[in-house]
Amino acid sequence: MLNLEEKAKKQFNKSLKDASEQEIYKLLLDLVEEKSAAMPTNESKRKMYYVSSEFLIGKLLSNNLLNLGIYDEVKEELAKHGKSIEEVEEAEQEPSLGNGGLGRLAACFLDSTATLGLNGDGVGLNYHFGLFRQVFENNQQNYRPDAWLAEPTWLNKTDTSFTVPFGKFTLESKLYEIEVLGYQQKTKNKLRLFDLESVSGDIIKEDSIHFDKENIKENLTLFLYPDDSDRQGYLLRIYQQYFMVSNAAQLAIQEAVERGSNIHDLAEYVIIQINDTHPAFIIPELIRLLVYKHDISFDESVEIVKNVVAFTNHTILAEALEKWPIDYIQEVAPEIAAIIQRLDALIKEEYPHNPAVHVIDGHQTVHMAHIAIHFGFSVNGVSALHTEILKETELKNFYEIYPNKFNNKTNGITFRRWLMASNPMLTEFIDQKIGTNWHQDADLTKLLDEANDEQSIQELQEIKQSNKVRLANHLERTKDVSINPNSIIDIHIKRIHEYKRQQMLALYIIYKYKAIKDGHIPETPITIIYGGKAAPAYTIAQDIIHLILTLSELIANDPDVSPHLQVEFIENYNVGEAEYLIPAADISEQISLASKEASGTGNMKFMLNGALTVATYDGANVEIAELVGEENIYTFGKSSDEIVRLYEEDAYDAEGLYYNEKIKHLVDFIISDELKAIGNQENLHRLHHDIISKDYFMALIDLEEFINLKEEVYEDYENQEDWTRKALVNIAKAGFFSSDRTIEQYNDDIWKLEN
Ligand code: 26V
Repeated sequence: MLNLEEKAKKQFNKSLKDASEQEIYKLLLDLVEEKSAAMPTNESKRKMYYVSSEFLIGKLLSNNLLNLGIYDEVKEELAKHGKSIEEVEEAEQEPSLGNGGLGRLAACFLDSTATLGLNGDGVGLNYHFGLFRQVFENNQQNYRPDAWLAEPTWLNKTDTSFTVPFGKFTLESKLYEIEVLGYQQKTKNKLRLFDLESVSGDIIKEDSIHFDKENIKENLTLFLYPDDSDRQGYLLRIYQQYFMVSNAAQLAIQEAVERGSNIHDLAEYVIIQINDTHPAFIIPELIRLLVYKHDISFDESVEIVKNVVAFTNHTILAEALEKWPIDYIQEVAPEIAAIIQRLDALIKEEYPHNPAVHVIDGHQTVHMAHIAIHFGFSVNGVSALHTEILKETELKNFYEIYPNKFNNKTNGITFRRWLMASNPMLTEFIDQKIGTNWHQDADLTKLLDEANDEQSIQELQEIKQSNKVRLANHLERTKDVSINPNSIIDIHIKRIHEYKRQQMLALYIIYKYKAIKDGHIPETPITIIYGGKAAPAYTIAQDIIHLILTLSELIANDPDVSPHLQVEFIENYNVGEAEYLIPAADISEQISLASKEASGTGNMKFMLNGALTVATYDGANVEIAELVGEENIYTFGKSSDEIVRLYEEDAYDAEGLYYNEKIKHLVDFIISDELKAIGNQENLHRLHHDIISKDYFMALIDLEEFINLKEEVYEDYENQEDWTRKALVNIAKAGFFSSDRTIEQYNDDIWKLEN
């Protein structure tokens, strides 16, 4: 008994049934604190620091209750008093401290690290505002500040503070912490978020995401990734990055000394995994601290740091590979700029005729990835294909120098959040069929025994149906959106980017709209759901959102089409929405241009929840296809090799493809009178022009194949027994994508922590 009724009486002087959702949330937060107080921590000599500018942790209440093993008990006690845990969950504000996959991966990794009992913390920044809150107005994306730091909070203030020396001033940091509770109370780790007391939301201009970018003391940790489309924005990002890593480095050194390090042996005590290049300044910062604070020679410091830092690459997109002009770094942190110049000199001396691997190029620009590769001991990609591309193409020059540094760690997802917490019905089904061992050791292959059991297939179908109803209710309640729970639910959720090809699916929607207008009525109605934010400065991504919203309106207002096809774009897609959407999906859209999606992790979540994937041979889709077999996935499109070759030879011809008679009328529909009557001419014309003249991410190259495949998929859906059998195989084979497996591999190959 948790005595929630008694606790409510004591704290609020009222009965549970009369307490508000917000009050119950507070009560449960205290309960988690009380229950987790006695959890052990791992005190091993060696400790891992996962330094990341993003941690997309999502809501914490249900996850913490689940990991403490009291979720069901709480749910039942609340129900006895007429309260629903799902409604209490809605009282929690979601911290949006990440953009997408990279930040969510960091959150899954924290869960797995604690669950495996490893000594490892996350380190990042305590942004006061997460990524903007997306609102749609006139079929356009708009921006509202996304405050999340409301009481009650999971965040605990500590007394820890460090001095960070910038060029023009020094700042004192303040450390906040969120506890990370391993499953079944294995160990308790921490997410450590640094902040500045002087930061103030007062400098935000009205209800917007604009603020005074020059006022560093007040804005440093105000926003995640402030817009970097101008010089001030660039500088602010460098300020943020340096602030983050200086604190992380000082923290790691301080704790190593407390555990007995004499600094010369730092690598025995500390391993720092950097999540993409955003924390790469930690390399010169560690060197600075060893040289100036610990009197170690520059050369020895470099050697020490080389054994401490490991780097994960998450993208090959040129625009995301960070490069900063050296004079910007000089302005923000001159000592760091000087160390980077010395590191560059070492590399130039060793590889004078290999400018591709220099740290500072001929334009005086610092390549962050190059610092991380030369002066870290491990470089990993995040799926088998991605790592191959790094070795063979993008980082070939480095692979030739350091073949042994390169390794692959295919991404994973935590099954605690993405199955147990978000899909309780499927969890119970699996528990009944194969027991509960998989909660710790994610092997679901025994489920394959159910493939020929009609009863099991029937049950699985009913679970999917119930999850569709649950989604429909949730959307009705929270977003005022109605969807048909008896339709095929087909979902494309992720950041909006041309390479992810939301626009290719939009062209399919146009195809389907026209087909229905011509009398080709689908047997089962179809609901296509999008979700995702576009970066504020990314014009074509805004245009893609606009096209989809305009199409959605056109279809909804057309009585010939709307009973058979619905298109919804979920506003402000985030982790909480994903937890409702993914369990309800029949179809998972993973249609990026081959070679461009480093891994994807949404693809794994859908598979685990029994959706069938429409996939290009990209990222971890390749590994999903290998595991489930071609008969249980719908693959299409040009191979990664072909796409890489097209880019190398500059041989892609968008215009040529556009003049294909099957394609032209679909693309031209973007600027049709029907759409222009609803949408904005400028957005529609710009997107149309971009697709026919440039189409840099090749939406047209796979379009015909995609359309044919989509038709086949919807047809296959009509045979529910076969369909559900395929879904079962997907669930059964998803074990490989548990982040526990990923973290075990990081630990075996890179971190080498004792548990
Ligand atoms: C770069 C930039 C540069 C401009 C400012 C905003 C910004 C934000 C993030 C990034 C890095 C993007 C890298 C990234 O998110 N990669 C994703 O990582 C996932 C986890 O490994 C992976 O599943 C996705 O395929 C990959 O796109």
